[in-house]
Amino acid sequence: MKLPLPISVRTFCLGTTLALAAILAGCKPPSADTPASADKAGGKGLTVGFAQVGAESSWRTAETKSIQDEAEKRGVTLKFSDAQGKQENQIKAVRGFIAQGVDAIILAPVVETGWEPVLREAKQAKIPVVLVDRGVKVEDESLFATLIASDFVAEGRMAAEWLVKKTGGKAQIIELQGTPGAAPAIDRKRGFEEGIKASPEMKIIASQSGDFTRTGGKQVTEALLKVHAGVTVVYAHNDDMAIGAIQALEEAGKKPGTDVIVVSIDGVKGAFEAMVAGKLNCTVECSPLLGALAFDAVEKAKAGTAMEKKTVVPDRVFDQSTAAQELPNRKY
Ligand code: GZL
Repeated sequence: MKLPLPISVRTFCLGTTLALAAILAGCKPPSADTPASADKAGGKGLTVGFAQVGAESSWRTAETKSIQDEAEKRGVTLKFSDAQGKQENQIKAVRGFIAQGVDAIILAPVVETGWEPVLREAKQAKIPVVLVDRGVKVEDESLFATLIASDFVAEGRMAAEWLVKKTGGKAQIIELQGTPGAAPAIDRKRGFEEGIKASPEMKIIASQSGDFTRTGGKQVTEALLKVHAGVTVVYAHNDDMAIGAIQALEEAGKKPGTDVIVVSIDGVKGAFEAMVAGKLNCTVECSPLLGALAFDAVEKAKAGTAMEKKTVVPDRVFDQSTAAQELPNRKY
């Protein structure tokens, strides 16, 4: 007669069988401490899609490097897409990330509108979207986890306030706008206009888009100088367009920084070099070093931690009086 095995022996056999089955099935035994979720919480093991605008400016390439470096530091697998400045390419990239089942998406939206459909698809797929550097106009703000960006209206206002002081409130201004429909272009224009409103002799005599590029800034300035020879100020929505405008001013026989005051936004290294050379007068910083903040937000979104809808990155104003001492400190 077969005696029933004591409980302890049966339990031992069952446990061993389970462990053996698990190992044979190629996975760790259920009891093994697999900190996969702990790793993922620290970013390690995450796969994140990054839909970048393009490489239109040195600011943009600095932002890309910041996010790529931070992904590497945190052990995140980053899938990168450069949209060449086209929204349809960014939308396609986001759809591709959704199809690949990434853990999260980082998006720098080239323009403010047209994002609802694809953001709804990401939400349905339970993939959080973190916006960096530019915002979107959507009815339902649950379509993105958070936005990490500068306050572009404040940047435009700071540029204007510096200019009012520099010119005593009298200027004939050519404005080089950023990409049409982009949040920084819309808001830097608005902030600048607010900043000069109380100075009726500060006049914007021409305003045109140079698309945030050096070439665009140069070409638009060349064309406008032919019509507005009396220009006394160039206000550029970013440093790359300002540097292009400086080239155009010199080719037209003018002395940028002296005959024509040049003010811009971003605070890239090239702007500090131009200020040290006396050709640019002022730049308002707009940090592209958003990698750490972006991945902190990704990890919070994955952990379901509540977040502010917007994190404003602080900006400072620099001019020729501080450029030389600040240049060695510049990180982008
Ligand atoms: C600002 C960013 C702008 C920069 C430009 O957050 O979107 O785009 O000011 C860049 O240099 O092209």
